[in-house]
Amino acid sequence: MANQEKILVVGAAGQIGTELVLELRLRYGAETIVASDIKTPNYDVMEGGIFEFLDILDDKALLKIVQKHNIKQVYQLAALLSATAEQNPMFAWKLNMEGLFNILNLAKEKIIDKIFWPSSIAVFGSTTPKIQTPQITITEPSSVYGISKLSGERWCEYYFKKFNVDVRSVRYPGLISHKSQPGGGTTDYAVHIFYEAKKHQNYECFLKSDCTLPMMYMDDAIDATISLMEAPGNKIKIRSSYNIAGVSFNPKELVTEIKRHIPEFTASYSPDYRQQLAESWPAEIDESIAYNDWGWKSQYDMPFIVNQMLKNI
Ligand code: NAD
Ligand code: AKB
Repeated sequence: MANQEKILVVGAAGQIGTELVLELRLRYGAETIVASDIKTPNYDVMEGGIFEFLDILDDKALLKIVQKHNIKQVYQLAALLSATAEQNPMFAWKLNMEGLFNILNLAKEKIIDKIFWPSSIAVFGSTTPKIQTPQITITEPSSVYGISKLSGERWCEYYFKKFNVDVRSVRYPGLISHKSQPGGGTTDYAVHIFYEAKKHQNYECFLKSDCTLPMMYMDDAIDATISLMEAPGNKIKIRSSYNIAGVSFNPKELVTEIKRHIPEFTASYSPDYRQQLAESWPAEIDESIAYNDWGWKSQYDMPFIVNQMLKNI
């Protein structure tokens, strides 16, 4: 087993990493997946397979772990998200860019073969068409996070063209999950609301009631991620990052759907600095290029997501 090729997940204790590790272990076998993070993950991630403490900014420690486990693929998820990044812009830039470079350079040196790195709808800005946002369009992000993701996309394409690095990426919408909590984004309201609805039958939302954003159920996101990584290389025409759509709704529409399950639920709205970030993002994404290239289609609608969230929280 020692020499078996393995997959490294960096940021495995986070909202996506937690579920990605569990799904990768199910699909490929627990002994082939190395989960890593700077913080302790939940019990299932920690105890269900291999886990290493790793700071992605420490390139020597990274190389040691890659060599120790014979890592050939990396999912690089460690980053500061949009809201947290606005609180600490210089560190966000450092983590989001250096973390990516440390992985890209391993592939450039042919130490690893394949990379997944996520981008975000935050690459778009207020000058981008808001409805059916195309794959290739104006990208003038105004957030620190969006700037780092757009730069990351450009570097991924550069490493593919210049060094033949097999790097793959999607622009996730806001993700909704019940196995793990979100880690400091603008779309986090769409997870918090379910906890508050069940606990207090009341939620104070930090976005305006009519602020429509693209969102996605975690199962869809994990499916998109793994199917992109499994697609034949010649199908992957976009080496910056693919649009994927999910489902679009605003807080008011979400509240209405939750009320169908919890009639006494009420919401109030106190928009804060995150409203400005959300306002600069698209309302609805066109994912047709992902469908044409590698067959991706978002599956889950809002009533399904609400049902699952209320059942599982
Ligand atoms: P998260 O904040 O929940 O998780 C990130 C994880 O990275 C955390 O467990 C954190 O401890 C870890 N981390 C932070 N610094 C690290 C370091 N120096 N070394 C190693 N690990 C470190 O984030 P997430 O929601 O799981 O997002 C993962 C990726 O997906 C990020 O790149 C994010 O930008 C992207 N993304 C997420 C969403 C979403 O809605 N969750 C949407 C679009 C894009
Ligand atoms: C955030 O809100 O920062 C993330 C994202 C859309 O990238 N959920």
